[in-house]
Amino acid sequence: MKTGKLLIFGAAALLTACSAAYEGNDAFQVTPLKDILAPIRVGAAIDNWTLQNEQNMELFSRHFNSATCENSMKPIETERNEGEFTFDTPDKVTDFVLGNKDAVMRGHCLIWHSQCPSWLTEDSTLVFQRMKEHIFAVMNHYKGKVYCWDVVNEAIDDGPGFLRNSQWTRCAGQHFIDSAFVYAHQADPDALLFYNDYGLNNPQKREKCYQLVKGMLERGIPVHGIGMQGHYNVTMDYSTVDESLTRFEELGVLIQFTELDIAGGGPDRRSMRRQMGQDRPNGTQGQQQDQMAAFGGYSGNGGLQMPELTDEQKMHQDSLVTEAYRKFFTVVKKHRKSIHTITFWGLSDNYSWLNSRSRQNAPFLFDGEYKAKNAYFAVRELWNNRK
Ligand code: 9MR
Repeated sequence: MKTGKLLIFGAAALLTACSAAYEGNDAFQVTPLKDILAPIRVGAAIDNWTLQNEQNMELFSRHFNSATCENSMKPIETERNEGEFTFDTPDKVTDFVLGNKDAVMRGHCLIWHSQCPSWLTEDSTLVFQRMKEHIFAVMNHYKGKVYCWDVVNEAIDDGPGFLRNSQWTRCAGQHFIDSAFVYAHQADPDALLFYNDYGLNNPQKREKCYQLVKGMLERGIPVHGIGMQGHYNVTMDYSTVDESLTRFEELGVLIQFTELDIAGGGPDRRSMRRQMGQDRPNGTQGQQQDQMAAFGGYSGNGGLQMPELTDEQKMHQDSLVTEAYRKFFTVVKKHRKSIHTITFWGLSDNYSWLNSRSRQNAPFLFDGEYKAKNAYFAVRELWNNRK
């Protein structure tokens, strides 16, 4: 009996020692990201594509404890035609996520100029009623399951204006944001309500977001958090993220990174185009897209097919992405007390909106073969040494 117990104890101790000593990079064996970064929650954008692949589901369950539907909760998906609702995919995703005992679900998004059905904003006498009915229907459907919502997405202007000139401002006026938050709070008083945008590290956009949320708070509008999307890249200056966090902390609202990925590090797109003899003159759409990429809003290369990266190019990209993650998480570490959740806009490099036949990024901590990348180990090391 005594020997038996000893043996069991010995085996358990050996197992613990083995798991602690795991030195490989198998994503299914390395320390879960959510354990490393706790109490910050770690999220991922997932969707139907995730549920079609066991490894994706396993990767999610091991490393993440928050999820966002990448597309299927957006208005064009849930209510393409007025009054006709489709919740099949987001219901499946939500069931899967909540089947993980420690995971929560974010809602994305209720009001946005993109992926927005035209009926919502075609009549200025009906726009507020329609907005309200859409918000009520979607939030009621997910009440008790989705704990927070990106109520308004990307409403701030990238240029000199305050709000983006969109179908929402044109049809409903400047106050559509306040109304959306008021309706959302009426629909589900327990839900946490976020304003979500990209490029909030940009000083001008940061200040507009600060003023927007400050004004809402002063007017008693129920806004509880700022979502910094975090579509970053390898060349940007991460001290701008630090400065935005410091500024937003003054507001006392929750702060989440809602769509983190780090683009770039591959061959330069302009020189690539030149090499391929397909450059476009200044002032065309290409230049606009390059400007948007600087904001982190767009990383395409205009649809040109790029050749497969060489091993050397991949290693170069990997080292730049690792370094960028190190810089980003150094900032996160400094502000860790005020960061609620960090959601990656995908799970692993085998699927990202940044990747297609014409653009090759490696934006995450796990690669396409479910291996933890150097960036994962850089974050882990940084976090283990945080004291
Ligand atoms: O990742 C999403 C991609 O699959 C869609 O085609 C695209 C449509 O606009 O939206 C992407 O997600 C966006 C998110 O909803 C809001 N912020 C920017 C994200 C990347 O474009």
